[in-house]
Amino acid sequence: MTVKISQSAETQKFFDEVSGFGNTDGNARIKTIIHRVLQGTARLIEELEVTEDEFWHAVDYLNRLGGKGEAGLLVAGLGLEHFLDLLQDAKDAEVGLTGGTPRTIEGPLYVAGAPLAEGQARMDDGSEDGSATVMFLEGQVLDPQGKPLAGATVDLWHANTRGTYSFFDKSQSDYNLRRRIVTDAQGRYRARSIVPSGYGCDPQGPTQECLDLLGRHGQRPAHVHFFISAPGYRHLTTQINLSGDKYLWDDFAYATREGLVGEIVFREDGARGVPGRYAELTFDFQLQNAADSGAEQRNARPRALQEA
Ligand code: MBD
Ligand code: FE
Repeated sequence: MTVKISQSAETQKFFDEVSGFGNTDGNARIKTIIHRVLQGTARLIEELEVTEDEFWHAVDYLNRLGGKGEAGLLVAGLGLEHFLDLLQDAKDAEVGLTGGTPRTIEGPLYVAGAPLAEGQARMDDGSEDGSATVMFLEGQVLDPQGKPLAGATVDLWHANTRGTYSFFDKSQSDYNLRRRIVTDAQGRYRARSIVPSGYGCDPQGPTQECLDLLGRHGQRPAHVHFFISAPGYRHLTTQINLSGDKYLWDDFAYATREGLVGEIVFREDGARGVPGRYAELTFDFQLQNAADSGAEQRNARPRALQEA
């Protein structure tokens, strides 16, 4: 049996050199990772007989993916962001860290620095008044014993009726449908907003181009994203995915989980002072204790920040 070119001693030596193993500069961690990426890529090119045309199409694809800022969208669509959650869940289970509201992916559309409010906020700018359905979203943040947590920060964001997010959709006002709400003395947050629609990948974009080749759609169910934090408690990144949505259990980003389905209730009784049909969504969150102060913070993923 002949040794594959990708596995040969000469090629291994070559990738050692390429990865900077022969020098003492640079970053040892990155060297290790790049080395593994090169080995794995070379092996798959050889074993799957990737053609030159396929290879150069892939290079061009990466240029176009970055050009459209869709790398974060592709890793969600390919299930890698969900895989990070599965890894975290498994690590937690190993050390007996259980309980509380399940985590799920952040997605690529968070913007830092949303307006801060005490207890309650209106999240929409009124631009869809008359066409959107008003949504009253509220609940409590609880500690591991089920006691209400006052002073927790509920940082939430969601799409408009077209399934698009402010900042990324420049037709919306700054921070539309994005707020940080600090829970009141009863651990309660209350938001008046509008019922979101599910997100769909740009049909013309590089992520959908890949999904098409996999025979997949690029749709998410209607959902609301949350970062929940409080001193002494473990940061929680999660989402509520809305009951009744066609894509609830057919999410291209695999974010819907047991325990994260929000039962949205539609009413038409004038009880909230809103004429006609409106929606209520009640959802409580339970945090875990923080093992250390690092666990209180969200991960250091680079995030967008709105220009003033
Ligand atoms: C979204 O709104 C989203 O939440 C994810 C995970 C990917 C794309 C759009
Ligand atoms: Fe989203």
